[in-house]
Amino acid sequence: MASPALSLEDAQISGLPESGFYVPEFLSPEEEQYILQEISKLPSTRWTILSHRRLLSLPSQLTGAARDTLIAAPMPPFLSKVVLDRLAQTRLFKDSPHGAPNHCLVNEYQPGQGIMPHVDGPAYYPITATVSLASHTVLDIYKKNDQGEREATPTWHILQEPRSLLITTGDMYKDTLHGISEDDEDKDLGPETIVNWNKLGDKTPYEGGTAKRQNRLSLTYRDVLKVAKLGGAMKFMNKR
Ligand SMILES: O=C(O)CCC(=O)C(=O)O
Repeated sequence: MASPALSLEDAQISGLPESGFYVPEFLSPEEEQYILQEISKLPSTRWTILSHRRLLSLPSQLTGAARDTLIAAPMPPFLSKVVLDRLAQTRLFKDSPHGAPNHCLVNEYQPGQGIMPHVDGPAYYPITATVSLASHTVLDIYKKNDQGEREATPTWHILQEPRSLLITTGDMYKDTLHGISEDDEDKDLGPETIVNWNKLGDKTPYEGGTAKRQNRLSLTYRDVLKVAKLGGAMKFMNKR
């Protein structure tokens, strides 16, 4: 049976700066398993091992002096088939330079691992679409102070369930930082602390207020602004 067209009408997270959208059950369990299996088939040498997580950059790492250029290549089918088709229904990327995401970062976190607060840089059109696989996590959102620096503590917390989609764009993309704490369990979960509590697909695992994290993979889809053909990129590299 064809799934109903995806609309973001009901997905906007109120209480956040414009605009954050949360869609539970964006993927079915079967689709989630398919993507996880395809990722597990990739050679371990494709992964970049960082001190607190590991990272895959697909179709390839950004290149150039400012690390802001993508060598033109199609996205692997297991990343494009379900997710990009469904994202296209939202029409969110319709004004982006390539009309769709052309790049995906796959982050893998074991329990106790996270990512430092950061902004998604200027290499991308300002929309990030994140699909969570295999575990929930809590994304901490920090405001900037008048000097443009990150505030010491996060103002908002977004709970991302496995198979969910989170979209950040607009002021949310420009004016906030996001990070994931290095915890193996999330505490104090509830409607007072989790800004998207009323959008969760199934609150049951979180209603007790705590939830242990499992191994989680996230897929962050973006449209890289600068795309070079391979020939042009070789010329560029030979000049360096
Ligand atoms: O794993 C996540 O949900 C966040 C990833 C992230 O912040 C990034 O790729 O910039």
